[in-house]
Amino acid sequence: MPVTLGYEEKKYMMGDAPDYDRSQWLNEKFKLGLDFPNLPYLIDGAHKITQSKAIWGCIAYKHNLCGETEGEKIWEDILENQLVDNHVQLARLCYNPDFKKLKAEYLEALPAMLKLYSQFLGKQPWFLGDKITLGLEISAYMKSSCFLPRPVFTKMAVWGNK
Ligand SMILES: N[C@@H](CCC(=O)N[C@@H](CS)C(=O)NCC(=O)O)C(=O)O
Repeated sequence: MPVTLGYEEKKYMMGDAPDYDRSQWLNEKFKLGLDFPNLPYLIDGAHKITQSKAIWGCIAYKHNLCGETEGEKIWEDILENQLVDNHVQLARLCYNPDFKKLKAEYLEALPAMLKLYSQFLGKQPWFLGDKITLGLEISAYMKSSCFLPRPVFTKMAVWGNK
């Protein structure tokens, strides 16, 4: 399966505390021809895409990595939304000034949350059954020089800001 990572990455720098200046992005935000300007965005020829899930969907579609059967499409939908929920939970914790206090609670609940993914994967080799999906793209990205493991969040976060 051909997996290509040909893209140009555009990074916007945020200023330091206390102002967290976002002017680099804000100066361009409405000049890119995006219908719903936001970060991240992906411009792929005529397609100007925002919303992370739509971007994953576009990459998966282009590389023929989408769910095809009814069951695969349902799993794909559930998993995408589950991942977003879990990401939002982490972000809520990491941007919270009470991070230190809330961290213990989050860590306590984490194994049960991860167990659900583990149980799901225990039933089948890949998240969509026998079919490998976006994982291939992510794996290729992680092996490439473009891979940026940190920062996880912006400078405004208490954790994951570096
Ligand atoms: N639902 C959107 C959320 C996007 C979002 O909140 N982006 C933040 C960074 S994580 C941002 O700074 N957007 C730029 C803006 O609002 O101008 C997605 O999944 O892409």
